[in-house]
Amino acid sequence: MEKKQKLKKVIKAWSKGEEKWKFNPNLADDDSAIFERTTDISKRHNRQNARHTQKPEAHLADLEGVVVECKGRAITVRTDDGNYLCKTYRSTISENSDATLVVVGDEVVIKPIVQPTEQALGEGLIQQVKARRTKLSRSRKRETNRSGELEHVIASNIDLLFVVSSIFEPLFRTGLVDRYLAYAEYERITPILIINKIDLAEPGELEDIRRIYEPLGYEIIPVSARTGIGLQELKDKLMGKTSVFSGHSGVGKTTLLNQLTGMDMPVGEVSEKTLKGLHTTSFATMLEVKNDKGEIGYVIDTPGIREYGLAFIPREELRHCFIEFRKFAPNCRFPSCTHTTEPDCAVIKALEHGEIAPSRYESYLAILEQAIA
Ligand SMILES: Nc1nc2c(ncn2[C@@H]2O[C@H](COP(=O)(O)OP(=O)(O)OP(=O)(O)O)[C@@H](O)[C@H]2O)c(=O)[nH]1
Ligand SMILES: [Mg+2]
Ligand SMILES: [Zn+2]
Repeated sequence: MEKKQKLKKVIKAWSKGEEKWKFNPNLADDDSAIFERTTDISKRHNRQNARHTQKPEAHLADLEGVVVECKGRAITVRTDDGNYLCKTYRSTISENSDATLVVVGDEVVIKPIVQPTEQALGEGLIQQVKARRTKLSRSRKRETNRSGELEHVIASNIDLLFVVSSIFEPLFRTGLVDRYLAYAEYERITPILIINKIDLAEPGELEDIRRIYEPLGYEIIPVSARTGIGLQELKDKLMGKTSVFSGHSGVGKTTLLNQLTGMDMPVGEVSEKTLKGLHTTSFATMLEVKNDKGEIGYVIDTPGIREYGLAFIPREELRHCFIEFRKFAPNCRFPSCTHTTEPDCAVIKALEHGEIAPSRYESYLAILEQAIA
């Protein structure tokens, strides 16, 4: 087809709003449609809300709540009065210095416009986003991000970071797991490794993983969403806390959460060709998990990620994010040793003596290479 004709067709389809031209999560490595700088949002909202936003009714008092879903610009907030579908607007105030305005887990104050009923969500405006106690972030590629922000927050106010992997389909990747663990050390949140799909494990595979991570003090929970192995132990860990499930696409985050909550959220197929997941979950959502005793835990399901960038962690800090280095680093000749090319490096010596796992050291080098400062 002629190039011009093709373009015409695309524009026509677009203006009709055909499904195929809408946001396609499989193409987006970067699930950040709403995550823009406050200033950008304010600019646009100044234009748009001047026309469209209903005036809040004066008699409805402000409410405190927690963001449980961010779907494009539609933000669902859970309050004691029920759930409200909210938007940010020109007067939204954030207590956070990073550029990501609202994420799942954020504690917010909303101005209700319409109260919820049994059939429908309420409606409201987000007045204030409170300071985040903790967050799960990743760095963003400058080319694919309009606002130019370097750090993109995925979820906030979490007590536990569950790094979800599978033993097969897709294969366990030490590089990705080590990135999460380094981040957890940097952010000072407790990480727990979930190894899913152990129904597919070959003898010895799980032991190989345990041998790397358990001596470092990291907890591993082997599970199978398919057979139910390990799910009770996992559920016990979730009670009384807010957790996030993060990991590669297709490892089974949503399948696990369906099992734990009894819900029926869409789960993906693993491509036979690449044995990789196909990015089924496209928005973060916070879910409630209950146990037999009536206790509750909250878990945030997140979209699978392809690459976990940590470029915002300064090189100087990264050295301390691999916990096994801490024991040896004081014996390096230079206090500022980066454990790469310096003479008399105790970390490299430990690596040579088999006291540090080669895969961990490789992960360190890979992250160090991408660090910006
Ligand atoms: N054999 C086996 N397959 C599983 C298990 N858990 C999940 N799967 C399958 O793995 C595939 C992907 O599962 P999802 O739950 O969509 O994976 P996800 O991590 O949520 O993926 P994204 O939403 O793309 O990040 C589905 O076909 C599941 O049936 C398991 O324990 N064993
Ligand atoms: Mg999913
Ligand atoms: Zn050193």
